[in-house]
Amino acid sequence: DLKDTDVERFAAKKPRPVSLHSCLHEFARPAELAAFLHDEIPVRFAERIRWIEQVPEWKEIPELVDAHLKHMASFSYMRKADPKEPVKFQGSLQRILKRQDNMVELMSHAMQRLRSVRGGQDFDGFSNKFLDNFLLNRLGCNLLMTHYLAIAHPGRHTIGIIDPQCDAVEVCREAAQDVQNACRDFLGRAPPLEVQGFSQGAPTAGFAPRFAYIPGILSFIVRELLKNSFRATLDLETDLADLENRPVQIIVCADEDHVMIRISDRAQGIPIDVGTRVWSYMYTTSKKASPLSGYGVGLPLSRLHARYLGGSLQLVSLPGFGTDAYLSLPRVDTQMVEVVPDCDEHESVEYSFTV
Ligand code: W6P
Repeated sequence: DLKDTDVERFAAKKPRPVSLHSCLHEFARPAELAAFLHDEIPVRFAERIRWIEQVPEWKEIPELVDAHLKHMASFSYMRKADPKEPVKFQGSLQRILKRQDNMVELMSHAMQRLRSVRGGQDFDGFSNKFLDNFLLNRLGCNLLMTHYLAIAHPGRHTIGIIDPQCDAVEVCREAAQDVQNACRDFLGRAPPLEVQGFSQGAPTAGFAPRFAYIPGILSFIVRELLKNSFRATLDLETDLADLENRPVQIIVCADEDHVMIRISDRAQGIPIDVGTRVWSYMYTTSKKASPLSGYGVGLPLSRLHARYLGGSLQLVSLPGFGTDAYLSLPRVDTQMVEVVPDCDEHESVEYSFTV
């Protein structure tokens, strides 16, 4: 069995973020990616293990104990895996990924319990930073492992999970179709929706910007934003004629360096008392989970997906009118580098557990 010192040894190493460019070239070759993952995944898991251990008296929080156990198991699993045996290595990655399945839910429940039993000053500030770091680390690991599994089964034009010619308008259209269908199934109707592409140098609409990207990331973000816009629009309980005056609009545009996507709704904006809590993992507008709401972490998680390769996500609320979401993504694969949180001392040590 592996000793704690092994985790410590790996926690002391710096994570090595990779670029989308290298995932399309050196790390599109299974042997090279396997060797990298065998070294790198334990470093990133050790970081998460240390962050859990830095929460004062973490052993009293059952969800943290559970998460710690799962990460220790995955850490030693990866250490024992043989990157030179592709089929076995794939199996190991599948098991590690499976163990991460409910990790977002588990960790947000951990923070909810921590808040309810300990409280303390600025708890939400602490827990949001903790979850941003923890879940961004997880996102990078999961995507790299999924990329490895995907390069073993080449698609028609994708390389692993990357589409070198990703059509952002097409991804938005597909996401919109699915969310509209879910909305109609679940709430009986959906707001009208329009998707338009523009590109610098092309004076009219209908020009689709293409770029090398992970379509799954873009699709995830657009779906989450649309779910929010649709839900807010239908929550107004307008009649059908009025609904026609509240279209949701998606604009996709690009220059050489960026792809920008604006999603606009006419749902009267974000209520003033909600404010920046839209970015909180601890806050949700829906009482129970549904296909259109999940469990309330969609927006902070979407922002992490945007940030992962150097992009950003912002919301602008126009009071009484509607909400604009701005998603900005870098367009050049050499400029798209993973953001991997690397803090030696997690700020949880400074967090005061006053009751
Ligand atoms: C709203 C609230 C919201 C959050 C995120 C994205 C869009 C919207 N629209 O009314």
